[in-house]
Amino acid sequence: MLIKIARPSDCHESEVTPEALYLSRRRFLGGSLSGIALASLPGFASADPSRYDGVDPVAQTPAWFDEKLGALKWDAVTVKGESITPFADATHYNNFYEFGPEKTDPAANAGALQTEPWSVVIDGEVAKPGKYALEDFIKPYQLEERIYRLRCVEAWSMVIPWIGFPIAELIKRVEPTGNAKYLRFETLVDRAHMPGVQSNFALIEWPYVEGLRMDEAMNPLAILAVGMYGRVLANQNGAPLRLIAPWKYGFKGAKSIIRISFVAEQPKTTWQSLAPDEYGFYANVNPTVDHPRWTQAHERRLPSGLFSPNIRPTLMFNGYAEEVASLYAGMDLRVNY
Ligand SMILES: Nc1nc2c(c(=O)[nH]1)N[C@H]1C(S)=C(S)[C@@H](COP(=O)(O)O)O[C@H]1N2
Ligand SMILES: [Mo]
Repeated sequence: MLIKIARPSDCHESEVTPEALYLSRRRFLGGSLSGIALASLPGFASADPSRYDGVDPVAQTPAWFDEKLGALKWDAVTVKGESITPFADATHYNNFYEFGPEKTDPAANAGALQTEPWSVVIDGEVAKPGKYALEDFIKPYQLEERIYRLRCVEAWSMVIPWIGFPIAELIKRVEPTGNAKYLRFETLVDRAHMPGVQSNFALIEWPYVEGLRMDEAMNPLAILAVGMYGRVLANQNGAPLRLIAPWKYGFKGAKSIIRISFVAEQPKTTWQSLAPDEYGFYANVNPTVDHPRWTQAHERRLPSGLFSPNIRPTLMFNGYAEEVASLYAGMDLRVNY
């Protein structure tokens, strides 16, 4: 089912400032055919990174991804008046501590991650728990392109075209019981292929865990992503399945998910456990609540360099206030940071 969110933060694709996006797309589409129509034609029912300039071809696109892409709904949600971050930045400036602490470590090391076969466990307070091969897990859902701002708590940001489906669709299928109040997301731990998990100095207690309140997860903006830039997810971005809640700081977006649990209690999440005074469970992007060690009023939008740092004001709920502010009505966002 398609969820149409017509809000001020939406726009038509022509309003997205081109990171060569608009032109390359037009070149590819060759005029009047819509992306959806063309993608449905047999010859085009495959990954379509040609929509974005500079996107690496993927050596092996999984068959399940190609099959789903034929019916993909392009531009389901977009960002108005802002450029898509170049693919090279989105895939070479990452946080994925399992692969090391530096921004360049995930790109250097995540290639070793084995994403096929992959299985996902659904458990906890649901009528229909199960363990699914990834392709079966994805099968029921229509994939959509969601062009979202990504705001890291470290005060840098990007605009990334994800491909995924609303978590709300999953929640409906698995039939949560009345006890299910939160979702808990767990990342794979693979000591053999994750140097950050092996290292002795690691502060983090693996696995990486994140969580959402049930009503947050039901919000149509919250998605499980399987692709980006018209192609399958890069390993360093959390292949083959990662969480995206665009109104929250990036650390909420657990990567390479192997388990989604429906639970009664608020899950103990990774960053909150590590430094509870600095990182909260909610982690809503908020320019008026500073991090103890830096301001959150501004952010550095990638690409960003010494001579053009590309600083911009941070938006309340990362620009998605109209869609999500009601989730927090009556809550003190200074206390629930
Ligand atoms: N498993 C796992 N997920 C993770 C992280 C991580 O270290 N491990 N880092 C988080 C942080 S801090 C951010 S900002 C985003 C970065 O996502 P990106 O690299 O795709 O831009 O991933 C989040 N998800
Ligand atoms: Mo982050």
